[in-house]
Amino acid sequence: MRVNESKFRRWEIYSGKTIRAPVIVRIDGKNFHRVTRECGMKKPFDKRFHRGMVKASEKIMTETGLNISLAYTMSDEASFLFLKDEHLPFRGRIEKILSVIPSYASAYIQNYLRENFSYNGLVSFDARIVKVQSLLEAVEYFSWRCSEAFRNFLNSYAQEIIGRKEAYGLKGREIVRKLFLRGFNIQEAEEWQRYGTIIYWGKIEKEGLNPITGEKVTARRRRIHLASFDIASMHGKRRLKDIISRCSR
Ligand SMILES: Nc1nc2c(ncn2[C@@H]2O[C@H](COP(=O)(O)OP(=O)(O)O)[C@@H](O)[C@H]2O)c(=O)[nH]1
Ligand SMILES: [Mg+2]
Repeated sequence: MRVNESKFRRWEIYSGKTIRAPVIVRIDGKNFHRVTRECGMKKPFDKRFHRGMVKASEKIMTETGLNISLAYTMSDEASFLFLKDEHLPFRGRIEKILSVIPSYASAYIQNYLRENFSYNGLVSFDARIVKVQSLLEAVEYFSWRCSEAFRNFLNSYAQEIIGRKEAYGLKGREIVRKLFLRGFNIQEAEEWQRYGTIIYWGKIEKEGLNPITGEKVTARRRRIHLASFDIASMHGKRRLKDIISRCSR
């Protein structure tokens, strides 16, 4: 029996593949062009959908036992940052990490779309590993996703307001100008639409009384915070670096 069992274990040829921190896992909704259409979501941005993606990321950080420092979501994707080796689940086994995280996301979004959009189809997310070597590279990565979010923001409003034909091939600056001439000032659009949302652990201080001595004490608790800002800007990169450094303390 033992011999056979080890033979079968050997057939699991990828089970030994592991990853070290810092590492980011990005998930992306499969075929969400169709899913969002069938849900009848608002175009180009549906706040309820974004709220669902934020909530899913938050749940994955708070209710699954996974030790994620920070997440970032825009459109139908989310990225999760594991800062330290001791934060990695399953001793860093790639197969496990890449199956469990998108499963949680699919389960959450499945329920969410059913409750909020009466959607009865099946949804799924894929997942990939993004290996970064340092905190700085992690910031660079999120800055890249954020500039993708902004590009997507401009292009989707261009298609809606300027029209597919006229917007074709236009540069970012030209889109901004044409949108402005048509009465849409992009500065007035909500920040989550332009930059996506960061979900991170922050500390809050709570005043309380020591039950034994009756003395006033301040207790520090962890709580999830949300933020939307331009990560690709100089100031944004610095702010994100600050947030991540504080998460890791
Ligand atoms: N109507 C609407 N659609 C969205 C929203 N966010 C994402 N989507 C859709 O989801 C797609 C996600 O892009 P991508 O992952 O490349 O496409 P997929 O392969 O179909 O999942 C976008 O192209 C949009 O069609 C939203 O807020 N509203
Ligand atoms: Mg997708």
